[in-house]
Amino acid sequence: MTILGLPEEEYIMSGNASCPGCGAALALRHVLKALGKRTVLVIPACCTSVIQGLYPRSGIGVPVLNMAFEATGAAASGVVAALKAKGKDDITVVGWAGDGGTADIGIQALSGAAERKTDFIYICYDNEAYMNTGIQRSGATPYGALTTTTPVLGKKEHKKDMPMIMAAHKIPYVATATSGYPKDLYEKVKRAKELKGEGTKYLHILSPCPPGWRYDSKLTVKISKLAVETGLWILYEIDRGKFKLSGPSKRLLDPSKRKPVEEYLKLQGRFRGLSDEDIREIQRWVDENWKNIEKMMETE
Ligand SMILES: Cc1ncc(C[n+]2csc(CCOP(=O)(O)OP(=O)(O)O)c2C)c(N)n1
Ligand code: SF4
Ligand SMILES: [Mg+2]
Repeated sequence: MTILGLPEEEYIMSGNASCPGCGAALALRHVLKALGKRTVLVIPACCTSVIQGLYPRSGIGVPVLNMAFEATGAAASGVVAALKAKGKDDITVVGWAGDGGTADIGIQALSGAAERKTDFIYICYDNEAYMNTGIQRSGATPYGALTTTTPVLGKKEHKKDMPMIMAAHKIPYVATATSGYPKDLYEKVKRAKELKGEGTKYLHILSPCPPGWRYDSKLTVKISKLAVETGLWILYEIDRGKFKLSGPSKRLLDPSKRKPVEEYLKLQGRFRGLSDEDIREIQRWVDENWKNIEKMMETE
């Protein structure tokens, strides 16, 4: 399929309340194209509940259940059970939550839902901080990033590896994606939808955020692609236990094909305080992640 083959239906309405260049809104647009209209979204407190707009209007063209920050996995479990009780088996239930709502406060409800084999798709759109409340650090904020709670030196810990935490739940599908590769994202959502009946499917989408990452809004796709090209964000899927690197990341197993991390970092104001030593630490972390990927490929 080419990008021109994407469905023309739009479920993210024009005039929604996202910032210009919002990577999360861009990702949700393609996610909903893949899912179609027989979809129910469960959305906790996060930027998307703002993007959605104010009740009684909605900028999202499918039903949405707005939920408390920590409860996406639990609420989605309830929706799945209710639809089952009503004998409606053609509706896809999707939890759509931010990185704070996933890697931090919502991890317990998500883990419980996955352990119960709840038949839904959980998608974390990862803008790497609590953006809705003013750019506070989350467990998914990367090393060195300035946020309002890591204001001078930047965050001193690396990003939590949520996709691998979910893979450890032995669920049927785990995939990573990013807003700048819509075809890859679209195909992964389609695959997750196909696995209906098999339990919890998890997608993690790196979603650049112009105000939070401090860059010009026209650079969203470029930054999203640079995250992949530098090897900082690795695109893969684990489909029924089988690990597979995705197209744009495949050739990066060869370290010489990866761009230096500076190319990604230098475009973003949130990294302006980095020392040379910090940049070396980020490069070391990237190289170590790739060594782990190599090991996974060997044991396939
Ligand atoms: C229990 C609870 N604590 C704090 C909040 C305030 N709050 C609402 S949204 C949010 C941040 C959400 O961050 P994330 O999940 O990363 O989504 P983003 O805003 O970045 O899209 C916080 C702290 C809340 N609604 N409920
Ligand atoms: S703050 Fe970031 S994630 Fe939130 S709407 Fe704006 S661009 Fe999107
Ligand atoms: Mg966030």
